[in-house]
Amino acid sequence: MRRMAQERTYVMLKPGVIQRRLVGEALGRIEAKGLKIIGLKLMQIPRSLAETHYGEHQGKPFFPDLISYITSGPVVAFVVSGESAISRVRMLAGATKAEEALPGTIRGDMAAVTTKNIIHASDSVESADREIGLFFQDQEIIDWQDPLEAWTV
Ligand code: 3AN
Repeated sequence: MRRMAQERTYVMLKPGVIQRRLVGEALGRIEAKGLKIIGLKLMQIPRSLAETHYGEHQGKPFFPDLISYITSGPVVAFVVSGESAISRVRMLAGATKAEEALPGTIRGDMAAVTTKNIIHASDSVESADREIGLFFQDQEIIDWQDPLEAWTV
């Protein structure tokens, strides 16, 4: 059997998801796909960490709103692993712009405003490594033995 790339990705449900009681719905879609949660926590992000995480957007018009939103309440931060996990979670998340996110995707079904678009998911191996390192310590990640691997890999 050909094995494709096993990847880790950083995923974050933004504050509104908790307030709207949609954590289970969004997380459930990622689990249902067969991806494996290996890190998970509720976290109030300090402003400086938010600015580092979204550093590539510094100076853009939506940056202040993005930072104030992401620090307005706790987020659910998690690390997901699996085959092609980075692109698979991005596909489940849907397009960045609320008006372009297709029905059936997390954003398409649950986000009406782009700045408050529910979920963050790393977009490359490099950003996944960087973001996992920003939000998780090594001992917070548990790469458990998966008895269902035969069906998901
Ligand atoms: P993605 O989260 O899909 O990787 P990025 O990295 O381009 O997209 O944008 C990071 C976050 O910045 C988005 N999740 C969204 O909240 C916000 N954002 C991006 N582009 C815009 C925009 N044109 N208007 C408002 N907010 C935006």
